[in-house]
Order: sequence, then C-alpha cells, then structure tokens
Amino acid sequence: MAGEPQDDCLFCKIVAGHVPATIVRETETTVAFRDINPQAPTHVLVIPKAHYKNAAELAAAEPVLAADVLREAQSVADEEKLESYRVVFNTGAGAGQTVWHAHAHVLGGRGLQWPPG
Ligand code: IU
Repeated sequence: MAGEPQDDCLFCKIVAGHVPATIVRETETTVAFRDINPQAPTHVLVIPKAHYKNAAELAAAEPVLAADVLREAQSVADEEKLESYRVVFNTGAGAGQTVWHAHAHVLGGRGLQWPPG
C-alpha cells in the first residue's frame, strides 16, 4: 500500500537501518544520505521515510511531506555551504530512475551544465 514500507525496497531498508548509509540529516519524516556513486562533490539523496514510488506519487498523496523533502534539500545545501545546487527527481526508467522510492538528488560543489544529459 502507498506509504507503507516495502520489503524489497533498498531505501526502506536504509530508513529501517537494515542497510548502511552515510546519513547527513534526519527528521521525523525524512532521511538524507550520501549517494554511493556521487556525481558531484556533494551528492546527497533526500527521501521521505514513507514509501512512494516517485515524486509525483508522493506529492499527490502527501503534499506536506513532499514539501518536507524540498525543505531538507535546502538544509543539506546550507550545511554543505552550497551557493548553487541542483535538485533532481528522476521519474521513470527513461529518465534514469533506478530506485523506486521517491528521492531528491541534491548536487553541488562544481559547475553544473544545462541542459543536463
Ligand atoms: P535514481 O534517480 O533512481 O537513479 O537514483 C538512485 C540513486 O541511488 C543512484 O544515484 C545510486 O547511486 C544511489 N544508490 C545509493 O546511494 N545507495 C545504494 O545502495 C544504491 C543506489 I543500489
């Protein structure tokens, strides 16, 4: 069911503490941890603790929680002292989504090209 932990979800396992991650921030509703395959000097993932398969599903079901994720992206940027940064929600396999638990990539610490590849 939407919002409930999924046994086969890697990010639900990180939330539960069953898979290790380098956690940089945690709130009642969100966790932020370093991406294991960083694409920039700062590459942190912000996730809702509740399981939604992508950002659109999250925003439709729990708009306040979606806002929590965005606020945490800013908090990560503040802690990492990023003047500029990019927040990315890959949505769908064609856009590069590989983990089916909503997550914001927070990328910064280098120049970022536009448009992205
Ligand atoms: P994507 O937008 O679904 O492709 O992002 C998933 C990210 O999760 C990707 O950048 C991976 O490097 C990252 N990741 C991780 O941080 N820890 C893991 O154990 C695994 C993937 I698997």
